[in-house]
Amino acid sequence: MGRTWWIYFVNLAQAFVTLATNDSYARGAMVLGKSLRNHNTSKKLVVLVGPQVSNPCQSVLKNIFDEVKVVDVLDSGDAAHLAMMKRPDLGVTFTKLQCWTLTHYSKCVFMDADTLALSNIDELFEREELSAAPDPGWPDCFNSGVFVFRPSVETHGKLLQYCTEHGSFDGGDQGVLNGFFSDWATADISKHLPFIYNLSSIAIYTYLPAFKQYGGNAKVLHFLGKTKPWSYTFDRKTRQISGGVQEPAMHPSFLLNWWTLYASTVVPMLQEHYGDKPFHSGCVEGESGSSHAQAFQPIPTSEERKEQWEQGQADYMGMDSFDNIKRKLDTFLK
Ligand SMILES: *[C@@H]1O[C@H](CO)[C@@H](O)[C@H](O)[C@H]1NC(C)=O
Ligand SMILES: *[C@@H]1O[C@H](CO)[C@@H](O)[C@H](O)[C@H]1NC(C)=O
Ligand SMILES: *[C@@H]1O[C@H](CO)[C@@H](O)[C@H](O)[C@H]1NC(C)=O
Ligand SMILES: [Mn+2]
Repeated sequence: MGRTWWIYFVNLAQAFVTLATNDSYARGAMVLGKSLRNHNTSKKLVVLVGPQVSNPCQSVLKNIFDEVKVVDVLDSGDAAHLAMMKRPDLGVTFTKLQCWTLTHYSKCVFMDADTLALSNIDELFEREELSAAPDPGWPDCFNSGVFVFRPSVETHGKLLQYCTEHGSFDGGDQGVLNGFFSDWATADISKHLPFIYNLSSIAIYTYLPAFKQYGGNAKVLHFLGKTKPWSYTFDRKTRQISGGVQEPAMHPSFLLNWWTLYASTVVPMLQEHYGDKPFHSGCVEGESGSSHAQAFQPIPTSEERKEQWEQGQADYMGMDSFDNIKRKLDTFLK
């Protein structure tokens, strides 16, 4: 008699996950993936791509990411498709929610394609679902540009159900996720990424003017706002960035960080995969000469960044946002 019990410890991997719905956002995903690799992440890198992403862009993504998963919610014929039929307005949101179906990973950190890692941020995996940083404009809500989650078919189903029943108060994924994880603001403070308790661990760049003393330690940049880094033109020779709409919230030095990485590592890969076919790299060689061009300096070290922030005077976000954040901080620090 006697029985042998075998216990298998399945040690599932952990992954950073991003989303590219089209070739523009794919460029953002490429730079984000490169920034995570450059800081020697020990985690897997996964990108969900919409069916509109072209083959050359998918090939470049395959060079950078461990897994490129094409997600076509319209084509899935499952619960996500049904949800989409009921709420076509939430198309991109349903695509983003597909990240919960990556159940071959035990835990993931989602990062928008318009974010950039400035250092190794693997420590985010020590946190639990759903951890996120407060939104700069409305700190009772979290910003859905960076969040920690646990893939689960069950949670995915509940999220779809929530979407179809309640919609989204802001028309996008941030509204859905804040509605679904509605106890985030009050239930478990360890799920508030260090913006409030340890401001050095993650800071989204538009917060920084309000927190000059911590901004130099930013670990993640989030290019909030309508104009994304890839909407500009970059002159490789003069290192000038032009075009786009110079939004007041766009911090030029961080923009140059993005472009430096993109031009040096991503553009050569795009060139290789497009071959003879023309493509829009956004880079020019000393021919822009535009009067709108601005010369920016990169930010080489954390110390120098810190110094710049400490000297900065601009109130990029306006006092309303700052007041919101300050009020929130006061209640926590009391
Ligand atoms: C790419 O997708 C994003 C969001 O997923 C959208 O806001 C943007 O307009 C799209 N860009 C193009 C050129 O289709
Ligand atoms: C990443 O690892 C390489 C090789 O081990 C090392 O040379 C490099 O300095 C590391 N980079 C960072 C940012 O730690
Ligand atoms: C934040 O964390 C860093 C280490 O990551 C530590 O040196 C620093 O003292 C912490 N700051 C606060 C305010 O807790
Ligand atoms: Mn974003």
